[in-house]
Amino acid sequence: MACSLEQALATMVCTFHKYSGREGDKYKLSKAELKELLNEELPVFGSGQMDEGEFRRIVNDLDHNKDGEVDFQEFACFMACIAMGYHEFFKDCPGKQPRKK
Ligand SMILES: [Ca+2]
Repeated sequence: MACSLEQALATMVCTFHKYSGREGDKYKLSKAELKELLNEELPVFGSGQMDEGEFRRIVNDLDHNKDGEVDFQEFACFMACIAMGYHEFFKDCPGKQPRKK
């Protein structure tokens, strides 16, 4: 049985592959794939929470090498930024930390 941090990393990689493999380059997220991933897996960044302009800004920020797609390295930086946000949010409030199921 993998420990929870291993599972979290595997989930991150598998989730990326699940969406990146849908069209075009197998290991890069197109804008459409990224939008689906956010809507399905990270709804706090999904269409329900932001308009098209905000989505374009996110893509632009994530796409460091400006090839119009988000590769795993760019995606991993995004995950790290979100993790840092969670760290700031939870660090002084142990009671707010998500509970294990
Ligand atoms: Ca890119």
